[in-house]
Amino acid sequence: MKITVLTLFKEMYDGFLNSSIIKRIIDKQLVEINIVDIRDYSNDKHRHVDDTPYGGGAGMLMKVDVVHRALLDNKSDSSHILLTSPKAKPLVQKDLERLSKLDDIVIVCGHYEGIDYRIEKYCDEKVSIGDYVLTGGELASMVLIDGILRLLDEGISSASLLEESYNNGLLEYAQYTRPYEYEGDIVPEVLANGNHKEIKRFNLKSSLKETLTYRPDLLENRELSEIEKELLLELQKEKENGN
Ligand code: 6GU
Repeated sequence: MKITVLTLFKEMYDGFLNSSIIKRIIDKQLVEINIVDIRDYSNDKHRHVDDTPYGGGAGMLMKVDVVHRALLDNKSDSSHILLTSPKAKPLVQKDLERLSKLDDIVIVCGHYEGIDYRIEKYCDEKVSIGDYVLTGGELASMVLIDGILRLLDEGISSASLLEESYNNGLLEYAQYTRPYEYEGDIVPEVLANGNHKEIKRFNLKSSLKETLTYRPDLLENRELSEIEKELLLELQKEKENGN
């Protein structure tokens, strides 16, 4: 896979691309990452990349001609072009799974108050990473790259298990490691001594409990299996009994 990022802030990627896990994936040659400075495509001597908006309004906009030149010089016919923008459907794990199967991705990082609207027609998809506003698309592009690279790293063999990596639409269960006791808090008995089947049931119940607490909306949009219904009833009873 090849990922090209068009940005005005190349230096923001230094630490990210040289961090241990990301660096290891790049070193394994599972991906080639190119960071391109949009400013190199400015055509005036002051290297301007932005201008004031027509019709007035606050701030500056990135110029469509500069960004388009950068895009044309760095994309191929098979590139899937992403535009970072808070004005898009927020990214979910399924999007990362889909994007991780592509060969060539170009990410255009928006900045300042935005980009001239006309750039959208040269892009295939807009991505937001959540319902809040950042100063630019760089962090969003790193979120995308991080989420995609860890899927490549897990390998194709586990691709079919990808749905499980978000635990079947549930939040991950509570996990423990040594010490067995910490400040009076002990690891649940079943995890220390239980059999495989009991542990599986216990972990599923823990997943359901976490989801019910932090993301009940995930349960509303999901079919429940018989065992899950049974465990949810148990959780409900435990709640009524105050534990
Ligand atoms: Cl992709 N860009 C900006 N500027 N803000 C965001 C975002 C992207 N996603 C969420 N907020």
